[in-house]
Amino acid sequence: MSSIFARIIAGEAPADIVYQDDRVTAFRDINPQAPVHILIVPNKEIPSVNEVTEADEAVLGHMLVVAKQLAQQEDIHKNGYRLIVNCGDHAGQEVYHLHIHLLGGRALGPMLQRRD
Ligand code: DGP
Repeated sequence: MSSIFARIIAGEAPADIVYQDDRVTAFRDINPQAPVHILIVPNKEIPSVNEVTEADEAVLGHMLVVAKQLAQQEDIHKNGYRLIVNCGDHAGQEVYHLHIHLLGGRALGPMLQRRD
């Protein structure tokens, strides 16, 4: 069954799309964790990093190039930003369609929540 992201990519579900080409789609997260929170998604349905193959190398690299371009477009490139890819249960992955979170617009704090 297709994920919600596949339906967004196909134009069948609404989203605030900020970039799209033949390989990737980027749209604003429905539940933003920072002033800028964009999801960069391959148009091809790859569930998670666990399913990535060498055939995906070009699209995965392209996702980083798009992340850089969007950081510039959103004017967060000078102060800095964070890219996150969650994989599986322990990382809290909710949507099993691989995506990069682009987060910025404020100081983001430590990378991981402290446990003590
Ligand atoms: P992750 O935990 O890495 O799988 O993150 C999934 C993100 O996707 C989460 O931050 C919320 C976002 N999200 C879930 N459903 C939708 C949706 O329908 N539209 C948009 N724009 N974002 C969504």
